[in-house]
This record gives sequence, structure tokens and C-alpha cells, in this order.
Amino acid sequence: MIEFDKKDIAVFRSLIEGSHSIALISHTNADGDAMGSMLGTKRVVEAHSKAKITMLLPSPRPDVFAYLPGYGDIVVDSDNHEGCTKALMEADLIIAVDLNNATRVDNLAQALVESQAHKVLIDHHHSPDRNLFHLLFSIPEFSSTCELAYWLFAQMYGEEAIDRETARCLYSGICTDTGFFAYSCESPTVYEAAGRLVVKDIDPAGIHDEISNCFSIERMRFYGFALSERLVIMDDIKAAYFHFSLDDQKRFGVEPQDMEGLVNYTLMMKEIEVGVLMREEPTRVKLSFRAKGDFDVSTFANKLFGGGGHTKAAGANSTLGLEATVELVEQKLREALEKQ
Ligand SMILES: [Mn+2]
Repeated sequence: MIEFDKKDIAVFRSLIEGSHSIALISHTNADGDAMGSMLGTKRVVEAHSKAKITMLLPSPRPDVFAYLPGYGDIVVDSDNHEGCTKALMEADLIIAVDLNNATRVDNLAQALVESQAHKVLIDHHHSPDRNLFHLLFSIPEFSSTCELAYWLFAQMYGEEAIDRETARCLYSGICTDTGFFAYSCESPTVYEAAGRLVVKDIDPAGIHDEISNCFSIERMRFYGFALSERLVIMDDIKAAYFHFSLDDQKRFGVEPQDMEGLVNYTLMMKEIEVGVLMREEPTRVKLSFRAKGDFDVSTFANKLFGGGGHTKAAGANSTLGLEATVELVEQKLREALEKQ
């Protein structure tokens, strides 16, 4: 059993119970952990508060998680910037999940910073912004924000406060952040949390199907193209990377979310220990980094483009354009990995 500070728990409870307007927010390009922790937190909070609750995301919801309860209620900044800003500015409590600083909410950063609300963080990333948040439940040792949220709410309101639908949300985020218990799951607490969620009749196999067996035909064809035409393997330094131009994406009609998980294919090769995916956007290049073994991609991404994340999975943005980004990444990988 995980124990959070009792004083922190009491403060959080009184904030939830005493607030009139609560905004929940998570990071841009939401993944399963962001979706699951926001939707699950919303269900627990609304059962213990009379407040008006708004869920906000900076960028469109990934439709693979449409099976989760409350998915349709999330307000997206790119559709309704005014509404999202207003919700943050008028909130007396903001609960941020699965992010560690304001840059992770893109165009909502200013409102998140300027809002006079109490700001609570539930998260498992390193280096949370302690000036931004007043109360932090931030523990990087946890597999996922969803696991942390499970232990937090179980302590705050008891096991029974997590109903079947909330359990489906939290279990989904644990599964996506651990690749269905393949990584970031060294601690036995993740299995214990999962076990306690599974007994709530959540249909784990059904959740696996929703998340994993959901490719469109176009997406599968694109993966074929990606592996044969856009994968560069630098086996002498145990690295590999994908690179996609806007034209590549247009040609197959794929969206950013269709590339979710593709970077992991680099690590499926036995001899590869570091993988990168570079995807061109109209004004920047998005990078995803993955590693197995000892290499810390979070530090690497941070040094290179001011990115961040976890030691085995990190992200960054480049404004150099695709070609120059690819060149620089290749050079820096060589410098970092040849030393090893
Ligand atoms: Mn996470």
C-alpha cells in the first residue's frame, strides 16, 4: 500500500469539496495515461464535489480512447480556445494530470500560469514546476499517472470510490504507459494496482483490443511504407530512426495519432538500443525517443532540443526543419553512443 502525506490528502480533499469551479487539464497530444487519468480523476472528483467540472486538452483527443466514459465531454483548445481559457481563468481549482510544466499545454500555458486558482498536480514526470503548482502528488517512480491516481484516490476516499468505469480509465492508462506491462513496471505496486482494478469487472482483454487492435487499413499500409522506406538503421551505434515529411503523411492520409507507438518498432530489433521518430509538422518537427538498456533519452532530448520525459521514453520539438533535424540527430546520436 502506498501512503501519501496525510496533510496533503486533507488539503486536496478540502479543495475538491470546497471549490465551485474545477478545471482538469492534461498534456498536448494526449496519450492513454493523460486520457485515463483525466477521465478517471473527473469521475472521482465529481462524486465528492458540487463544483462545475470542465476537462480541457490543448490538442484533439485521440479517438482510440473514445470507449472511455466522459470522452465526449472534453473541451479541446484547438476547437474552442476562448472556452478553455475561460474555464482556467474562472476555476478556483485546477487539477493537472500527467504533465510537469506549463509548456506541455501549448496555447493554454498562459492561462494555466495566470489563473488565480489553486493548482494541484498529479503526475509521474521528473522535475515538476514547483512554482506553478501549490500541491503536488508527483512521484516519478510510478509506472503511470493512472497508477498514482489509483493509490491516491484509494487513500483519499477508499477503494469503493473507484467504480467500474473509473477503473477502466485508470487501467487503460497503466496499460499504455507500460506497453501492457512490458516496461516501466519494475515496481510490484503496478501489478497490485492493476489487480485491484481488474476485480472491478473491467474486461482487460476488451481494453487491449480497443487500444491495440484498432488499425485502419491506411495506417497498416503506412507502417509497411515506414518500415521499408523511412527507417534508417545505424547498427554500428545500436540506433535507428524514422523520419516522415508532411508529404509522406498526406500520401497515406495518416494523422499524428496513427504514428503513436511506431517509434517502439526500432527497439524490436535485438541489436538496437536507441530509437527516434521524427515527424514533420507545418511549423516544427516532433521527435519521440525510446531506449532500452542504459541510455537516458530524456537527458539526450533535453540537451538537443530542450525536450524531456522519462529515461526510456522522451519527446522534443525542433524548429530546424526536417532535413537539418535528421542530420543533427544523427550526428548527436553518434557522438553520444560512440562514447559508450
Ligand atoms: Mn504518463
